Amino acid sequence: MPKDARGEAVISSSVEPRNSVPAGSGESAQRKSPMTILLAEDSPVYRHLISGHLKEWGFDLQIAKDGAAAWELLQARDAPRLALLDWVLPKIDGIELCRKIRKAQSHCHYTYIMLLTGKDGKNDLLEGMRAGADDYLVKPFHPPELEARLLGGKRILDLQRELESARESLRVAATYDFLTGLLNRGEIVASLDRELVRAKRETSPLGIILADIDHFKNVNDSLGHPAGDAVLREVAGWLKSDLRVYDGAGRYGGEEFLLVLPGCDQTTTVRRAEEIRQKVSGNGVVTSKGTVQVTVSMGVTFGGGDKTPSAESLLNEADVALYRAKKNGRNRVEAY
Ligand code: GH3
Ligand code: MG
Ligand code: MG
Ligand code: MG
Repeated sequence: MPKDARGEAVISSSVEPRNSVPAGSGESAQRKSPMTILLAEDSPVYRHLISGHLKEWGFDLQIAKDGAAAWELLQARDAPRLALLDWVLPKIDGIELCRKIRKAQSHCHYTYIMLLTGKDGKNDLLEGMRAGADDYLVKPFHPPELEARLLGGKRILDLQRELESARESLRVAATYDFLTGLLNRGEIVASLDRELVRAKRETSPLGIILADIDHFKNVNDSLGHPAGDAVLREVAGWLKSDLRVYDGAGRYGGEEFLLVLPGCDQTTTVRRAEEIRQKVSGNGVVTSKGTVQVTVSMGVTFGGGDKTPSAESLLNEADVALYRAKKNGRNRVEAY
């Protein structure tokens, strides 16, 4: 262990504020934005020594003097994703920390853990890895070895971040309609299923509105498909703007939309449909080919409470009502 390092002066509390190091100071380990490392180390000498190296290599740092402080820092929303943990620590030791981190770990926020310790038995290594550590370095160590291991850890975290963002893009693509940003058909029908179950359980009503743009084919035919798309986006925006937080709105088909309105009985649902109808017919949509006036026809029905139809039969009812609205002249609301 080094004898000449004296780190106490810079460490004043057990949880220290984030210690920012200007980016670019460490050429080899960090090239772009600095990664933050949590260092949990109770020895002032090692704390000083290791933090000096980490800063030199361009990492940002958070420092904890004991396991409880480390655990607190790891609970933060933007907690470091790479943790350098001493094994023997006051309050919560490094092994217990590994277990706690893994137990609390969500699949989308992986913490890479490196144990740094004076313990060098083969069984210690195995125990550390079994507890959830990703890597293990025995003190005293050569600084280049620590830097090399950190580069490996950072690479794994970068890959994990890419996976997360790919998974998030897939989730968004599988949930929302690309053009309008409303829920896609599968999701709005799933939401109808869920809300119907809830409405039955709570014996509360559930209103649904099926809305279809009138003569939409004419918009495409006269102004072109891009202008048609602009109309779809605008109408979707109007539908969305009228929602309460627990309402659902989705694109049910090409120019058809489904609204799921928990707590709304027939009268309320018809009133809300009427408000939307007026909003659509009272506003023009500005497209690159000029302003278009569109209208919507709507079929309304409700379930929940004593009326307990399946989602499918409820959708059929709304469809029947919508068909009647079309037949009776369009730009109107009909209840089943
Ligand atoms: P109605 O009043 O009876 O509903 O008449 P309509 O013209 O609205 O109904 P129809 O079903 O004949 O036409 C719907 C049109 O919607 C046809 C289709 O090309 C168009 N459409 C469907 N999806 C999209 C889309 O994503 N973008 C655009 N621009 N048009 C779409
Ligand atoms: Mg220790
Ligand atoms: Mg249609
Ligand atoms: Mg239509």
